[in-house]
Amino acid sequence: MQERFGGLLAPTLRLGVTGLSRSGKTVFLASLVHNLVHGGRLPMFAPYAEGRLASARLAPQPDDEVPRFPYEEHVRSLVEDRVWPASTRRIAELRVTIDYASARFFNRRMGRGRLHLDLVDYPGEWLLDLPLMHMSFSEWCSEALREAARRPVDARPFREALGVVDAAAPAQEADAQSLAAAFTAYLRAARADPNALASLPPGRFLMPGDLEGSPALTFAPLSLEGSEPASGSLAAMMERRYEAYKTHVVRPFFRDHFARLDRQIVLVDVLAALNGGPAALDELRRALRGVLACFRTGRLSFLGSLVDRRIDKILFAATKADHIHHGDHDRLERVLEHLVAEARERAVFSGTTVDVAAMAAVRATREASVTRDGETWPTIVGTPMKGERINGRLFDGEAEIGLFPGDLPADPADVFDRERDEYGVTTMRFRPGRVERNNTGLALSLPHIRLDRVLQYLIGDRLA
Ligand SMILES: Nc1nc2c(ncn2[C@@H]2O[C@H](COP(=O)(O)OP(=O)(O)OP(=O)(O)O)[C@@H](O)[C@H]2O)c(=O)[nH]1
Ligand SMILES: [Mg+2]
Repeated sequence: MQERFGGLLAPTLRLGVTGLSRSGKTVFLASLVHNLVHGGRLPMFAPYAEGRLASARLAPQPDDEVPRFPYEEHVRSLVEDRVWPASTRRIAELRVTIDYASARFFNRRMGRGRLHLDLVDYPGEWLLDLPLMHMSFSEWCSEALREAARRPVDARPFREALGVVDAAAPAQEADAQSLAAAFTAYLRAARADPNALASLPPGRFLMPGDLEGSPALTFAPLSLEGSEPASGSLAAMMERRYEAYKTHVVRPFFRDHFARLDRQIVLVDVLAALNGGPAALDELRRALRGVLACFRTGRLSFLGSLVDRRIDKILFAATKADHIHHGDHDRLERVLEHLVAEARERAVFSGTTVDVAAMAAVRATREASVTRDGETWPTIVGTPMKGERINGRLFDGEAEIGLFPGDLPADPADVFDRERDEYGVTTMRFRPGRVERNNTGLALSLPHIRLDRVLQYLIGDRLA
């Protein structure tokens, strides 16, 4: 009888949560699942608001070879310990099965439906590998060396290591190893730079897992000066390894994950980039452009008719909106619109529906107004994380503060203008907010901003 409602045949929706490292993917997934399963406050999520959501529960995932998303562990740290989950180191998957009553048949007590929602989490570092799929070794070399010259981090040891090898000389394993080591040290320094938004590819150099020490991870960009690598040369060896990296790391990630997605939410930490100023915004725009070009949207995807799945909806979300007052959320959305304008246009052109939202998956602050000298300031109140500093004050992770985060400009173009760097937002890391409990002491669901609107956009129509 059960199977009548779907069971094995129930439709699945594979939702991709895309975002650079630290953009908030893991927190978003944990909160989405927690709010669905625990019945959070979701007034804009129609199936829930209309009382049609019969149940949402964790179910065995479809892929046996992929680790399970450690949902319970993440929720425990967010709710009980009020600490954010650690940065993700490997891919993980989770399935939520939703039973609902169809709106159309609601009054006739029929039309029950079931939807399997498949969710995947992965380290943001891997995302920047996707553009490599369309880059030859020599294109990647020029790009990587240009980037090394542009970055404020010290790329000198790597450039010195490059200076003592000859790309055209016969290949020596020792040269490959010393170059790869110097290149990896540079990538590590680039990631550690607090002003850097996006890490640099290849993503597995910093997170090698079981590929550690393999030839596919022992290469580096060379200055080729336009010449084709001669057979037997160091350059030819590096090229082969670069191609092996694409074959064994990048393409499987794309094929097993990205090529199977039905919908995408792209999380963007716009506020962190705003903090970094126009140069950081520019870097973010370039990183997103490269990644978004790899999505297969609508009907005109670059793989043509070879693959059956297409992304029919994309939502761009500015995350961590709880860092600013809600009065500024519209402006935050407009900055994000500006950042992704090109990608949006392309997606819409190929028949994909696109929207933009400001949201917070887990709300860490509340709002208050402070009146000083007759003027009222919209402030946010929260517990800064241990070790955070503002105006010379060091926080212990317990004390609360009220902060006036500053205002975003009315014209989003202002934030991209290097000449007009006068707006200022102050962001700091707050601990996750305290979760309310009901009168039996049970924790209610994680507080959020607009998660319900996001859910309605992403899955509402599939539960209609
Ligand atoms: N205030 C606030 N902070 C958030 C929110 N979501 C994420 N953060 C912060 O952003 C950090 C990164 O979030 P994660 O979910 O771990 O980011 P990720 O995209 O999974 O990062 P990687 O696993 O490194 O790719 C967290 O440690 C929090 O400090 C949010 O909704 N509100
Ligand atoms: Mg993560």
